[in-house]
Amino acid sequence: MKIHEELKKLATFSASENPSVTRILYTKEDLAARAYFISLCEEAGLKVTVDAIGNTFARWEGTQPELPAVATGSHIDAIPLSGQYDGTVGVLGSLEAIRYLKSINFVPKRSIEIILFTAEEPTRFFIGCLGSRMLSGQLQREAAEKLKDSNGLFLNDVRTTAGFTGDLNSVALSKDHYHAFVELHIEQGPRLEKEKIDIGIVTKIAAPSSLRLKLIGEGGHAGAVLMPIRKDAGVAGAEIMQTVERIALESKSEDTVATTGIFDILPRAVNSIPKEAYLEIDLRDTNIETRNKALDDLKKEVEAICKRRNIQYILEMVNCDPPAICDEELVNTVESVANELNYTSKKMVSHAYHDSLFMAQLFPTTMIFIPSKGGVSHRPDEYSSPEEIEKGVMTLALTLKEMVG
Ligand code: HGY
Ligand code: MN
Ligand code: MN
Repeated sequence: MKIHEELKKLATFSASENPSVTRILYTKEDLAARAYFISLCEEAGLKVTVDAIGNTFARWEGTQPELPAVATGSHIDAIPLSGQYDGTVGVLGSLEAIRYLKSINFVPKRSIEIILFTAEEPTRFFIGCLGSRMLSGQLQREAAEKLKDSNGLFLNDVRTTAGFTGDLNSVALSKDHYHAFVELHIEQGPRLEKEKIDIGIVTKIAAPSSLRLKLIGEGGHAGAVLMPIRKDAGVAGAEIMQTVERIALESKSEDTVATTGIFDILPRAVNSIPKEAYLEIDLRDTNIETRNKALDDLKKEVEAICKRRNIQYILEMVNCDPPAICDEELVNTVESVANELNYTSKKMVSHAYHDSLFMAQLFPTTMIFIPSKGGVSHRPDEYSSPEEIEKGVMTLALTLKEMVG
């Protein structure tokens, strides 16, 4: 299979040194990687189209093109200093699956469409699944046009400069646009490797949420301002960061996870009391009730900590999404395909979110997982072996074959 070389080549389109990958939305590395993928699709005889936000569609026309197609795919954007397999296995794996089906002279009735989703990662505009949110209609044009990056650039300016024009209202799909959606992805967790299982079949995708918190104190001279009168935004942020961890640990659900992934203080001088702090918090759970309870507890604690420390704060809820329940019939199809191929498989929950989270709001959806070495992901040492990748591709190929008749 050519996928192994193609994954390596794709990893070279990065703003950081190999083996790490950094590929942020609409940067030159992102655009070069997109162009590379499109060239591979055109080489394979697929028809490529791109929408106003940059979602890219590569279509293998079936004998009954009027029928809703079956879609597959994933993302190629990568958070800073991450790995070579998150998302890319699903994008290049979809292409490999189609090449395999063509090689056995299979002719699909329904068309098959690979989707390269724009910006599954939240890095550029602070919100994950930007492309699939818009495809599902969960994010409308008005809200999308308000998105700004950390340099204060608006989404519209950045996307049009990158060559993605057109009206954002044209992105949303109707419920009958696709017959179904299946995404191949690395597990990004330890379970498949630990239990020596080849294929994970996703039955549910956890409910993600993220918040941005700005803390405003008074700052001042590190020597001259005595402790009792300080309004130190940095220490308030540190207390909140610990509270984030405690709330997740104390939750009744073992699937409640919470992370303060960004914590900046200003003015960043050793002899200056932090005047401002800026936190980005990621809080998820497979169970929406315990996720929402954790969010409520966090909001109350932020209020109490800031009151006690005389700190002003601005709390912004960036996203607060429901979990996705995958389609049972599709899950069973993947399971029977894995059995046919003599692969071991297990039904499981995805703790990471994916574009499937939003595709499931419109279409019957499931995901095919392959093992992650050491359960590691979002790190340069993220790894899945060629054998594991090929089992994922074969499972996807025969699942697609089953679905498009
Ligand atoms: O954060 C996630 O779950 C995904 O990898 N963006
Ligand atoms: Mn990721
Ligand atoms: Mn991913």
